[in-house]
Amino acid sequence: MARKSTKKPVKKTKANRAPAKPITLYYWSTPNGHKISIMLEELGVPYEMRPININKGEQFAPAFLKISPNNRIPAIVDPDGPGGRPVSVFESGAILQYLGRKYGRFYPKGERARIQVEEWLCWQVGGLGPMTGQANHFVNYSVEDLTYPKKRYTDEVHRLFGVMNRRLATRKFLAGAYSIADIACWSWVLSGSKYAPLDEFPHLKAWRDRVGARPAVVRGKALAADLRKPLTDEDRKVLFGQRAR
Ligand SMILES: N[C@@H](CCC(=O)N[C@@H](CS)C(=O)NCC(=O)O)C(=O)O
Repeated sequence: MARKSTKKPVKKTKANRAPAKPITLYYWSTPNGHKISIMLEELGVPYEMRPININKGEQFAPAFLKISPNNRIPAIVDPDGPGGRPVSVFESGAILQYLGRKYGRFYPKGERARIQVEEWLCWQVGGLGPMTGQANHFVNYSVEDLTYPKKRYTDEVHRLFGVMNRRLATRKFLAGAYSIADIACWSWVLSGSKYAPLDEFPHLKAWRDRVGARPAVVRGKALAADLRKPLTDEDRKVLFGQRAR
């Protein structure tokens, strides 16, 4: 018969709990990467950054594809996921929601507030990000100088900036308090401001500065920025013209 232990179970307190194992951030210094480096800096939780040099094709490595099957950064692995077991997450919006839920910060629990955060988060991942990305592509990277797509996507960035500017005319942040919606949009507004100068959008400009002044945002944006170099012709072959493998 098993003997009952006389030892009292040790209650887990902040002081004796094993230090949290770091989250691994698979990252390159781009607007989508910055969303997660900024969030992790805001949370102040331990993380280690693993660079995935997307210009050299590291996003196609089989080990990375297991974590991020869409061959895109960012992705994370949290060794202490649900049930205490490791979990990987890809897609920046899903990562922001996961981290917001896990740490209970920048993602309100109340349904009304949460709806607003999710509206603006989805607006970013489905609109602001892809449209600005296409504007970047046709203005900076397309070998052919194509007037129609350049105009179409820079017009769309301009329209989206107008939407954000109207929203921010009456509030400091996109969805109530500072949230994952602001974190998701910020780096893309910097990127899009090359095509739609912010002087035309004063409320958006003030928001950019308000968010950009946060120390965690400064640190997240600066993470491994020095690794990113101008694209070579070889890099272009890796990045552009991808088809199913
Ligand atoms: N919808 C994805 C987009 C991620 C994305 O496009 N990442 C780019 C860098 S900003 C990338 O990894 N590109 C690699 C490639 O094009 O092969 C997300 O929000 O996480």
